[in-house]
Amino acid sequence: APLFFSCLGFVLLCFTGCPGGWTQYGTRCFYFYNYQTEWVDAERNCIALGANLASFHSHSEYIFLKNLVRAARGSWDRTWVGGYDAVKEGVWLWSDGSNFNYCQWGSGEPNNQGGAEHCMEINLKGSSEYVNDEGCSRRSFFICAKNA
Ligand SMILES: [Ca+2]
Repeated sequence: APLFFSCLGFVLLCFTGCPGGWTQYGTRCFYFYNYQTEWVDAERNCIALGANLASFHSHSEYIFLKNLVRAARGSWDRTWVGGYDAVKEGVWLWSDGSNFNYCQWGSGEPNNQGGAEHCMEINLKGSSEYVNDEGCSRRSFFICAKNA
């Protein structure tokens, strides 16, 4: 809707809302990108939107991301988020530069299978809460995030 009409009802939305197609959660806007590509191209696609691959910092943010995939796809498809340990094995960073202060890995993860899993995905096991390190060249859906 035109900005003018959006503003009639709730002026604050003009200043704190997200772009069309993005969903606000907390202070950030999130976008499920309905396209499967490798992690680095996912990040580049997010950057082109003024965003980065999504980070999460609490269980509730993680569940929000899972629900965003479910809402868009009808299932919990495997999806890239912004965690990576490609610089140094076992040292995880978020591509948005935020503090890596929360992660609830799946049982036995991150296992760096084959010595070649340096990118973080969610939904390896569908609806189960299971965060996995995966080979970065896998083609998966992805979620972008930026500040509202
Ligand atoms: Ca793994």
